[in-house]
Amino acid sequence: MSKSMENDQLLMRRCFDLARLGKGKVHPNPMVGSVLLNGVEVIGEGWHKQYGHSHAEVNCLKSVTQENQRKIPVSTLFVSLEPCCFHGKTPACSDLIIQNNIKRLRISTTDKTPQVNGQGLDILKAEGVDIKTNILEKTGDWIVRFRTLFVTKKRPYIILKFAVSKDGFLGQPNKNIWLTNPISKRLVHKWRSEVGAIMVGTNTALTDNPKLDNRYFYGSSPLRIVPDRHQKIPANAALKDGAVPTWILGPAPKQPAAAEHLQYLQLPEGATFLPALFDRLATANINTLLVEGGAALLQGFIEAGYWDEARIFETDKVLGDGIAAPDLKGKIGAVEQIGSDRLVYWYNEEDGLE
Ligand code: AOF
Ligand code: ZN
Repeated sequence: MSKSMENDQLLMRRCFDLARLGKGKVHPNPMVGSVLLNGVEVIGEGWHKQYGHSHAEVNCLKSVTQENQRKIPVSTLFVSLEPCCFHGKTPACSDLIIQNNIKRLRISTTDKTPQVNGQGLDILKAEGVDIKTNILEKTGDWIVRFRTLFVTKKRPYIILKFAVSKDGFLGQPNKNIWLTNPISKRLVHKWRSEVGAIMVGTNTALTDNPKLDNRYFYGSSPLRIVPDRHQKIPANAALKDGAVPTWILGPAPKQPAAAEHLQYLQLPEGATFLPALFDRLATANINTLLVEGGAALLQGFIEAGYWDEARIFETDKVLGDGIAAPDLKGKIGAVEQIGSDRLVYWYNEEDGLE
């Protein structure tokens, strides 16, 4: 590999690290990081910190000191994603690059958002900017995969999460059984802070009475979703406490709880149920959905091909019998040991995202 390619990769890795600092705070926007290089000196760094707020490139240029301002036009801008070229919540970064007279741009991958999708690069090329793309593109694509899936498939990136006993059971009918250790529990709350919505099935809501919020980690709690076609979930269920925005998928009771944030949505039944939910989520600008069980709901997502990632805790508890864990066909990615629990990440090969 040439020295300049090695250098490009080094700086792009820095952009990736910066991008990841926005995790959990920028969805449905992608995580993006940016570095400004002058000769051998990095004179600016920035990342997209908060949804609706300034983009990585803006923060990167803002970080340049007064005395280095004059060096901006003779510097190279590294960004983990193609600069945007339309005014959404914030102005177009392509304009920012042109206004600052930056003549060299290095990116990892294109922004698949239809209003961008290569057009940001075309605009800058037409302005005479020297552009190199595809620097560590696989990693660049991976970092923005939630966004890419959302804008290309018009549905949220779906993460299935469940725990299995040593003998392969999810639990036992109508029993609230806890399988994972407290550290894994905290990790799940971190995941909750990183997604837009979380969903469980009616039975899980009835047997576990879960809160489904993020209590054990920093950051926000996601929208809670639970189907309740036959109005089985009682008014005093934790999911109806109004503490966090919640969608109950089913008819509203005659005297609905006055809880704030509680919304009843009636969606069609059968094969169009999930697509109808995805439409509602897209309208609410939610691009990630964490499905935490139970077996029937997980199986429904799997059978319809609506899953992208599964995070499965293999625990050391033995149940003897119970509800069999869903059957999953995919590719195993990372495996982590979390005390007594083994966490296995699975990916749906149909996605072709990795
Ligand atoms: C960038 N740099 O750091 C990020 C980008 O509604 P807005 O203004 O936030 O813009 C949304 C568009 O910007 C959309 O195409 C999204 O993928 C992209 N995100 N673009 O140049 C960034 N976060
Ligand atoms: Zn931008």
